[in-house]
Amino acid sequence: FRCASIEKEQTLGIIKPDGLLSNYTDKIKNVILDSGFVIRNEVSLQLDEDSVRTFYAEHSSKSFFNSLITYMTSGPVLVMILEKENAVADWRALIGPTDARKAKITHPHSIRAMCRTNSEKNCVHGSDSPQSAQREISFFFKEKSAAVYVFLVLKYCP
Ligand code: RTP
Ligand code: MG
Repeated sequence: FRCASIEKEQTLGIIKPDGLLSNYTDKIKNVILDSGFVIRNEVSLQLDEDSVRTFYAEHSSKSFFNSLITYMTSGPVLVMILEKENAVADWRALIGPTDARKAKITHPHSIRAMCRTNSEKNCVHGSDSPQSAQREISFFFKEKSAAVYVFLVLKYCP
């Protein structure tokens, strides 16, 4: 008998305003649950300009930044803590490439392909690394939330 441990990871997922407006929420949530994620916490809110500026600060010098702010403040979003083993990479794989038009061709089963809009309006967000996940989770949720933690599975322990 050896003690087995399962490493659970958390990532941040957001259904963006176009996703909520087009009523993709249930479809996206079904994909999330069917793919083995637990939705650990969720909150629906209307982002203001300052929040988007801070959240997407890494893009502040990009040509699309103002447009991204307009897009992300155009309606409510649904912010979720998603949890499973390898959550960060698995959620990024599930959402597909940034440009939803390309996603339709190269990743036809991805969430962004399902929403089929354009390079900006792509339905969902996903943290791009465990470090980003930790920062983004604490941006939206006050609870102490480690991005990675380990469960000991007691039934396998001697
Ligand atoms: P996200 O952060 O939202 O999960 O998206 P991502 O990693 O796939 O792409 P990123 O480069 O981080 O870009 C953030 C969001 O900005 C919008 N965008 N518009 N018009 C454009 O060329 C353009 N490029 C990016 C998208 O909404 C993208 O998801
Ligand atoms: Mg990104």
